[in-house]
Amino acid sequence: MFRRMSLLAGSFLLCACSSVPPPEPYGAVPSKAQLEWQQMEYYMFVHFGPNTFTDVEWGDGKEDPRVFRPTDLDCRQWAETARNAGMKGIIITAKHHDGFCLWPSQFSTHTVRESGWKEGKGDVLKELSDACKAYGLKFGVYLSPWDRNHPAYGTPGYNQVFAGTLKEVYTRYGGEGIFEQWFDGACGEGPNGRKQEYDWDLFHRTVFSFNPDAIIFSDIGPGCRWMGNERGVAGETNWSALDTAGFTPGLGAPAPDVLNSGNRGGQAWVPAETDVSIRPGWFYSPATDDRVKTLEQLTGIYYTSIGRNSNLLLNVPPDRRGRIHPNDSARLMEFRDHIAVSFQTDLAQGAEASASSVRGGSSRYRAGNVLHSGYDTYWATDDGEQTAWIELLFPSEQTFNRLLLQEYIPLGQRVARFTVEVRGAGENWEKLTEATTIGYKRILRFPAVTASGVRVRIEEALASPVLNRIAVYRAPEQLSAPVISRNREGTVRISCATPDPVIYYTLDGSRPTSASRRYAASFPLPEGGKVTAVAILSGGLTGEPVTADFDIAPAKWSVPASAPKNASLAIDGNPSTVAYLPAGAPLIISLGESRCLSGFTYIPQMNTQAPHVVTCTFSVSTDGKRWVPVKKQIVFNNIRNNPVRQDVRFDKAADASYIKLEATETAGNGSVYAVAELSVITCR
Ligand code: FUL
Repeated sequence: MFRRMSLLAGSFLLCACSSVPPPEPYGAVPSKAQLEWQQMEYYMFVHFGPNTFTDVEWGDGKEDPRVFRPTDLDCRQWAETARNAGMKGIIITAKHHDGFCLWPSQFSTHTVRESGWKEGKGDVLKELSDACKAYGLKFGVYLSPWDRNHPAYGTPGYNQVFAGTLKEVYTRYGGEGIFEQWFDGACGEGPNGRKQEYDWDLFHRTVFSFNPDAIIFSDIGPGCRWMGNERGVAGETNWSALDTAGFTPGLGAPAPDVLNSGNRGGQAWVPAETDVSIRPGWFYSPATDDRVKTLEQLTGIYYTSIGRNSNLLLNVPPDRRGRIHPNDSARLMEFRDHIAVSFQTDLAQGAEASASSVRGGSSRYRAGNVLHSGYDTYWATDDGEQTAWIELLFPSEQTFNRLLLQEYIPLGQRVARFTVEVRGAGENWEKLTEATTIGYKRILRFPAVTASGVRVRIEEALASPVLNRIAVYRAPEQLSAPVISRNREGTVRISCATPDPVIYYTLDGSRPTSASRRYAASFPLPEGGKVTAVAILSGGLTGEPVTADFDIAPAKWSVPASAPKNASLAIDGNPSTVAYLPAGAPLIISLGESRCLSGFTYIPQMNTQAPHVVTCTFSVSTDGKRWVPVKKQIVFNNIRNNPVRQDVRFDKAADASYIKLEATETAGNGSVYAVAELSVITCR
């Protein structure tokens, strides 16, 4: 009976009554430009500048401009890579916090002109904007208002300088076509030690005077918003609406967890953009050539960004030649192939669609509209019907592990919560999963299920639901990359989340094959070395290799008896256990022997809001009494937003039996600082 009625509601009684008006938009809605932007889904971020050559994340503006010296710059190679990767545009750091301009700006003396590169005649913005045109990509610019070089920074006059800089970029590089303006909210000190009061209205007016459709990114938009972390993980609940009144970008922004999920019923349409780097840092460093994100990590990011109602801005930093490194481009192509295969065949095609009700009984809003890819046709219910269901009965059983849903966002984001059911043997419906919010696109992942139908039950909505797409896919199962860990004693273990693969590994940096050593049991590596491992399934399916580069193990290390209770967690070889130390108390470690050191590594707690060490001094001692500071005023730039491993090299190697880390500035309230792991880099 139930089934018959649904068919009646879904298809039998529909009329061609074109007079049934569409639902009224609900709450905040996207502008036409925001809708087009959302449909881009995936585009490239490019961090390039002096930091590429100096191995720092934030240049201080005092760097010699001549450090910027790409040997073989080729923006067409960037554009070709982006296009081949399936990306729709490129946003470049035209000016990062160091103030260095990648074009010969008349507003600065810290530019490509002063670098001497191409005899001072080079212009990266010109080359890239031309390359984007040639490859059919949109072009966008990151311009940091924070300028650690400009002498006017920190004075009211600087706002005019920055507006002039924007004007110059928009005039010279095709302003009306610049699709996104990326404003970093960071507001630190300038060369004169002062901070700037930004005139955001002026900056926005300037951009809009050239391109009224530009999408302005900041913590609070107005075009799109930061989604609260640099790990690539948008909220499982992700509203495109945000309450922005009373907030400013930067320190005055809503808390990161609010940015992560938006505001239900928020006043303004400010959709999330997920910015994340393919490497641990935003700028290229030769030290991260082996640490390009794995296919598994990138795929995970795809589902936690695009699959959660967010665009994905993936940073691919060009190397010192001025080209995208082969490790990055190879990974991008694997990623593109994996996504293309995953979403190649919509297994719901040919299904019979029906719903709890159809708006006005009109075929214009029929359930079957969700099966078609035309963006402007959708299934809708009558106003006031805020709980509803829609089901697809497949012509034959299908096996799938992905469900893709789209709301027709020109009418607002409406669905707050839904469950998914599948029709199994005996035509019984069983609950498969549940989730919150859909938005422009939502993709759910679950273990493969075989079913003859799928039903989406909207359990809660802010207004009658309007869906324009439901599709199911079978993405290839991924063989997880091995996880390589080493304990305090120096014993290496390799595991794999996928059951039963055989793991092979090498210790010389080469790519393992089935002819390499087979991992059978943990093995000792107390003196360190490079472990590269790969998982291979019995059918021959080979996963991607991963590398872990270890220095000496902390087996002989100890903290003084007087040290705070959990201090030893900083040297237990396990980055998931964290030592919280009182501010003002240094972390002193006895190495138990004398070692020649060339640097150290600080692993912070992997959480944006944790009390990270921001600045510190590192000292060594041969007797634990007389200390020599080997590196002072060490700054872990951007650690608050991007808490990843920090490697610090000394200017000169030093012999040490004891090491000491003194945190001089910490994130958080300043009462404690967190150390997940402290290790040394020995002279090799
Ligand atoms: C952050 C900056 O401070 C980083 O250096 C990077 O540019 C990132 C995209 O935004 O806020």
